[in-house]
Amino acid sequence: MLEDVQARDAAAEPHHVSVPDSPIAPRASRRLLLGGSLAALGIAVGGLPRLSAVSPAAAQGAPTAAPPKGPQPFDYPGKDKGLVLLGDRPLVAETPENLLDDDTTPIAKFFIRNNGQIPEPVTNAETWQLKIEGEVEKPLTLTLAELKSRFAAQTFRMVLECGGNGRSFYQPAGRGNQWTNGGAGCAEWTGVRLADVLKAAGLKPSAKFTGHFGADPHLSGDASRDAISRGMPIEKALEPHSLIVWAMNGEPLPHIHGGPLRLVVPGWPASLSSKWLNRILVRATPHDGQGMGGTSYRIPTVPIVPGSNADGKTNFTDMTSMPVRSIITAPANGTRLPAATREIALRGAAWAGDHEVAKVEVSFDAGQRWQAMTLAKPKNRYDWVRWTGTVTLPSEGYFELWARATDSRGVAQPHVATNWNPQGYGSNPFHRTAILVG
Ligand SMILES: Nc1nc2c(c(=O)[nH]1)N[C@H]1C(S)=C(S)[C@@H](COP(=O)(O)O)O[C@H]1N2
Ligand SMILES: [Mo]
Repeated sequence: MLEDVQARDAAAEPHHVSVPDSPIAPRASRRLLLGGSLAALGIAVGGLPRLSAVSPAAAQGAPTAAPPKGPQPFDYPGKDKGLVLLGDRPLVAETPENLLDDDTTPIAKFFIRNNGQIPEPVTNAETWQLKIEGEVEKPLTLTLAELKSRFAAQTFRMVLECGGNGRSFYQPAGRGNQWTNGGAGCAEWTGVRLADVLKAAGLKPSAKFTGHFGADPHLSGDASRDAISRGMPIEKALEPHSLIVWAMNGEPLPHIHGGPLRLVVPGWPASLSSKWLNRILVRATPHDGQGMGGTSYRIPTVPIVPGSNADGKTNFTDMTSMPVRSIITAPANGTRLPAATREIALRGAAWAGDHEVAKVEVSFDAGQRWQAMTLAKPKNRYDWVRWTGTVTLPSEGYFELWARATDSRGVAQPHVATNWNPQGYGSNPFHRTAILVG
């Protein structure tokens, strides 16, 4: 018997909770809105930002990336208004954990991340062209129609996760969009194997890396610059789950998600999953496009002092697998339950980059005791694991539910974001959700 006061209060008081002493961005303000249900009941709301925001940086009012003033309902065609705008130029929005409660993330709830401008939509998707060039025997230009007719279609449900997901949990703040846990979603992707297309072009022995290009203009409008152009070792490109995709959840790939054509390279930072894909350059040496080198999508191999001014040239490496992460998708943060409630039914998701999720545990006493949750079987490799379970609370009152997952190598989420790096990649502390019983 879960009574979700958040929904009720949100309807009654949409986006009007003012936060006197907090310059935090809409994401955080929205967190406060979740707490608004408690505030409305006379509960000291001062504590809630700190407890529910789980983000030390946000809680302390640290500057976030270009914060627009005041709470802003997210308004984009086809998208859920509950998404949280992290930036409008380029357009970036994350999905609050409680909106990731579906087994397959609906398109309406899927996060949005752009680095440049959104290109003009095309009128005829089937004539969209993809070039395969570089270290190949036979450079190819394939239309979407040819991709569909020449290669075997595959569908997998796979997590797409921004390399910066969890960034807001770093202290001091990492540079970039202040994601909580919502820079991720899990959709059914349909397309062809990148490996099949590369093989059709004939990889030369010198083919060691890829470089990816999309049609989106650079934010500056400068036609000589790419919005983003990342690449990966050929081994990752040849994995059977690395796809060139034209459909999402059975629908033509939506424009905002890179339609007509994108890459989906699961397990690794989603920046490799180029949207509006029109060219793949096969290379003998690592790709040097926009978003490669320096501290971009790179993490220290030797831990550095938080806040250091590292340039990424020494003791840094390109991010490969994303770290293990779990989220509680129900109950939502800020949920208030009747005083007699003791059994709390929990739902959530967990994923672990290239690895598998071995275990998800929940604590309601700040990590003194942990309880194992029940894991559903993923559909295929790179699918997330949906999990369920029940905790029995000892009394009424205020509780924080903490979730932590452990991957197949025995590596668990840390209590706090670790391995600090200038651009804040790979932050995966426990997910914490506040509830009030009574
Ligand atoms: N062409 C292009 N592809 C791109 C990007 C971009 O800005 N341009 N952003 C990347 C990043 S950083 C992420 S996290 C994902 C986001 O995909 P989504 O907007 O479909 O959720 O797309 C990736 N592919
Ligand atoms: Mo990203």
